[in-house]
Amino acid sequence: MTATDQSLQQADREVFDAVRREERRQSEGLELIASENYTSAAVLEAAGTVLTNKYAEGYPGRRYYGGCEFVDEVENLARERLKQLFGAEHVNVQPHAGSQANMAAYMSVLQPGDTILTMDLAHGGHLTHGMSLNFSGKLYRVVHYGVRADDHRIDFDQVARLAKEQRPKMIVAGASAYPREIDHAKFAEIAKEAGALLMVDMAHYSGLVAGGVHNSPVPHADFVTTTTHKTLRGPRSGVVMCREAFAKDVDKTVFPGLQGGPLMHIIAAKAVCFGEALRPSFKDYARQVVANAQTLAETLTAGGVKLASGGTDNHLMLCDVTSIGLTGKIAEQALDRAGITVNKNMIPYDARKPLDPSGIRIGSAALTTRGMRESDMQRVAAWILSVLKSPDDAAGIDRVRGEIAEFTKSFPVPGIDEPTAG
Ligand code: DSN
Repeated sequence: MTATDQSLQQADREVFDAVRREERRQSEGLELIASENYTSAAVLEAAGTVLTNKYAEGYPGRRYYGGCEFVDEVENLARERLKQLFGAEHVNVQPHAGSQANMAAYMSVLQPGDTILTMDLAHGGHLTHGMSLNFSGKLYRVVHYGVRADDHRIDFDQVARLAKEQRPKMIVAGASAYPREIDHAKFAEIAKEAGALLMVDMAHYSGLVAGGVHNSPVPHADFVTTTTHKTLRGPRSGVVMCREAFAKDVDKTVFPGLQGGPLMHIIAAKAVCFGEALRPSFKDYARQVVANAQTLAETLTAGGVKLASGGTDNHLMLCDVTSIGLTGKIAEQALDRAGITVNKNMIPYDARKPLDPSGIRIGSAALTTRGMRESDMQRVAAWILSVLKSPDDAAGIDRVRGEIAEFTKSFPVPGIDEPTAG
């Protein structure tokens, strides 16, 4: 056996063991990070194929390398399925991640110094929507809209006023920590009125759009971007969709503008993911994601936790843990010790700072993939409440951790047969 024939276990024990430990963490804990999910075994398998060996700069039928006939098949499958899934006029499946997808949409039509009107990060927006240290904040003049102080819903009066006053070249809708359904038609109306382009970054809720439980931005927007690994349940990556009029600009911007060789193994995994999302069962999944989030939200509220906007329409909720005397950092750490993974998060109009904000963000997409339903969410919420109400009770937290490890045995993670100790 040569060195290159060895299995991971034989060739690199340190990496192998770390991966095994991560498998165990993913199996034995409750994954509630709103931007994470578990891919299917088939998506995982596609991502681990020999397609990683292939250079394929260019697009199907127009590559800069020989031997691309099979990766062309794969990229064409991904493109056709994505078009069908969302009814898009044009798609590009090569962006390595959501950030590159957003960059591609911006750079197809914007010049440095152009104005973009986007959601404030502190109100639920995203780094690539103009945060000062991000490329988007450095390249463009950024104006933010936000949510209303009283009900934490997008302030469309403010969006319309800023669009009229600031004359942005592009309005960006979409968010990373907004628990409500977004009215894309309303954004389109405001953009049209202001003569602005509309881009929607539906990274968080694209699975809900694919499953038909949220309205689609595709008929309304000039550009729609998404990551593929959140509610859409695919590999860690991104895609950009646009109206036919921008197709050539988008393709040129992705390659050679931003990227070289596409990650063909990940494009294969995206093709599998889009195929899965086209099946009728994905509609059931999307409906269950929302039902589970709503049960979690109701049970946490009944337990005394205040939620931003008072609840959720989608896969996530923002819990103001100062309502039970904690901070986001303390809550995240205590839950982590119990095997419950969440992230600390700013809540709208937060008086605290990002590294120790007032909230935590909780999402239901990953647990729903494991087959959990509303009654399971009630148990999950009860464990969360028990930890949050006694974050210093080490014995109580250990007990919860043990109960969760036992409970999760009935909900296997796709692609992990039997976690072993590393
Ligand atoms: N960082 C991701 C999230 O957690 O929402 C968005 O890209």
